[in-house]
Amino acid sequence: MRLLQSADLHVDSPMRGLVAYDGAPADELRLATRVALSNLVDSAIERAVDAVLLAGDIFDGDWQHYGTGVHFVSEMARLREAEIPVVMVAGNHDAESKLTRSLRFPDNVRVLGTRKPDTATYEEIGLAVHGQGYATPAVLDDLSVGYPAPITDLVNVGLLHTSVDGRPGHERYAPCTLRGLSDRGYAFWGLGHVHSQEVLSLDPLIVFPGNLQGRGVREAGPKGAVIVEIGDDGRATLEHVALDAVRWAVLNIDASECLDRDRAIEHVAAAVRGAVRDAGERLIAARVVIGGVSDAHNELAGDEERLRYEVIGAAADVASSQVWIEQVKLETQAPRDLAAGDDAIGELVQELAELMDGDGSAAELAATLEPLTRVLPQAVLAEFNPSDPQTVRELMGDVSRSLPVALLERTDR
Ligand SMILES: [Mn+2]
Repeated sequence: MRLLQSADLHVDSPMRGLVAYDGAPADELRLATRVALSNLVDSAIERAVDAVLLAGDIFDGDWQHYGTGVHFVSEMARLREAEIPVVMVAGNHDAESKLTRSLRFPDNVRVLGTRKPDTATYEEIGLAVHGQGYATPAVLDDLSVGYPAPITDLVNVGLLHTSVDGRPGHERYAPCTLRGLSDRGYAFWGLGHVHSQEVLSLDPLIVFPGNLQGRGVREAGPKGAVIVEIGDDGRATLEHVALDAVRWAVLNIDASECLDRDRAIEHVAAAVRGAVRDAGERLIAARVVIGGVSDAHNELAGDEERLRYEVIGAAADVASSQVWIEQVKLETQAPRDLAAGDDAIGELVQELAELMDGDGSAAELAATLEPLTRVLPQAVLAEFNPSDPQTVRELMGDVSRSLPVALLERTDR
């Protein structure tokens, strides 16, 4: 048996704040959640899944206009033509009490109830899907405790919109325990609410597929659904499928080795090439963050507008109109006056400076290294004589310049 599970589709969720950015591909971004839903339906048909399961937040909230519902209905009708049933539960965003507009869904769609756990059974497929949707947005009870025992001779699946035992950055709705879900005896739990992909358990399989389409730079990376195969032994295995229409990406550029702006822009171009390789055909919305302790800092920071357009230009050169640069953030730092710090590195720099100040220490070190001249080959000694105070002084100079920077890179001061 093959199932496709998705959650947090947030169809017609607005991408906020985009008006602030010139050149934003507004239409592609506005329609991204709809196109992602169409991608999901394409994938379900192509992979000939036995059922599609949606675990809440299918809609972003009350429909702003009926167009949201019409798009959903027409996509579900495509699944009906392919004889694929759909089972869904409501989440906090599309709780029953929130939706004032509604349309009749195609008859392959089964919306599970909100007052108590509900079950959709498909004898011909051998599938039972248990779930309870949200009647109101803030559900604080553990809904999973009321889910029924598995039905024998069927593959049992649970659908639930939940924070499980608490997930950072997510409202604690319908809290439940991993233990509670595992003990229910289902082959697979398809969860919703957490927008990043997470596999909580492999046996039984318990999964957050993450949201279907990222809606901003905080939801960067591949987004999509999971395809779950359940064997005759009841064991479930999964595969993530990327179905996002627009891929959000954060390109972190390390400029610490860059001596000037041109070199930094070359790094940006390489990062854009990597993002394009990962994203396939889809539009990329990228934030470029340039950081590191860099000799190029002053040049980069001196004209940030020019930097922004150089980045946009480099992205256009690499990938034409496939990449939209949402923002360029400059976080580089000038190489610091290292002696100014009162920590270990500052102390080391001051020590090294003191050593360099007098002639005595170089002569002393040269004398200590003198035995080396008896073992080093003549060819080496001709270039580098460790018993020569001047050579030692030069070496100390190199060390006092490079050692604090090398330590700094390791300690992140
Ligand atoms: Mn959500």
